[in-house]
Amino acid sequence: MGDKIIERIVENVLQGRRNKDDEGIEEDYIGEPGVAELVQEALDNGIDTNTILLEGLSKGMEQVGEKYETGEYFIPDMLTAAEAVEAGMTVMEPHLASEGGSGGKGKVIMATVEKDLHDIGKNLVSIMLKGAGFNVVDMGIDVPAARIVEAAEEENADLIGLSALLNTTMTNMEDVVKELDKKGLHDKVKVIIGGAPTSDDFAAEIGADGYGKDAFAAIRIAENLIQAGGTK
Ligand code: B12
Repeated sequence: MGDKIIERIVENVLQGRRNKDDEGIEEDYIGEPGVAELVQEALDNGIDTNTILLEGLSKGMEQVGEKYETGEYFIPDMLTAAEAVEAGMTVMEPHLASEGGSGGKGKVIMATVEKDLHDIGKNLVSIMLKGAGFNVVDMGIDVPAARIVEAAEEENADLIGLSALLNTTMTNMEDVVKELDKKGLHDKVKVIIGGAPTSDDFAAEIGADGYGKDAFAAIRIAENLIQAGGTK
């Protein structure tokens, strides 16, 4: 039963269907539940939020990426799929936020770096961190390094989480680290990075404090870094 709902979430992400009123990319799905309704159905059936996020929404988006790479999907298809994932995440968010409690584990500033518009992975990491008990301030996409560091200072943040999906924008992550170093804040505010083109080696190269390959890794690294830093 559970597996079937998850499979249908993946299928409907691929079809770019937010809800029952949307047509699919391939055929006329009108009237069939879309991603929002299916995520609600999964929650009602007691399927855990991590499974819905990773096996459903995230996996669907990965398959969209593969189809784009093979030339089967084009940019508008990626966009409609992204909107369908977004619709699912909106249904998930209150459940995740309530699971983690007060946000007392620490404050995290999340942003997609300058000139990069990809936000699905960042949004996923943000809501998973919230669900795990962090207080997350999400600054959105295309955020310049100086603004990210300003926000970290103003919010008295423990961590900055940066996302980049393009080879051409991952280098903007280094500007954030440099800005923190320049302001003498790097001892207090640690930087974690993620997104497809990044890696452990890249994190080390730019002086970031951690790299996470997915949202679970993000939680683990955030917890470790905050523990290692002790209380402020
Ligand atoms: C959807 C998508 C888009 C959508 C984005 C919509 C949106 N709201 O995000 C749109 C259509 C706008 C888009 C545009 C473009 N895209 Co695009 N896009 C994708 C696609 C298909 C999926 C990305 C995605 O959402 N994945 C699903 C999420 C869940 O995964 P994720 O982002 O990797 O996040 C996970 C981890 O990386 C990690 N993570 C992410 N962030 C963080 C942060 C921290 C702190 C941590 C710890 C972990 C972490 O955890 C997440 C959850 O597990 C990828 C293909 C791919 N294989 O990635 C191409 C891809 C990234 N795009 C690509 C390109 C080239 C473009 C365009 C330049 C296309 C064009 N010619 O216009 C533009 C650039 C726009 C810009 N300036 O940013 C290339 C990038 C190549 C490269 N390496 O540079 C890719 C790889 C496709 C390809 N193979 O060619 N894109």
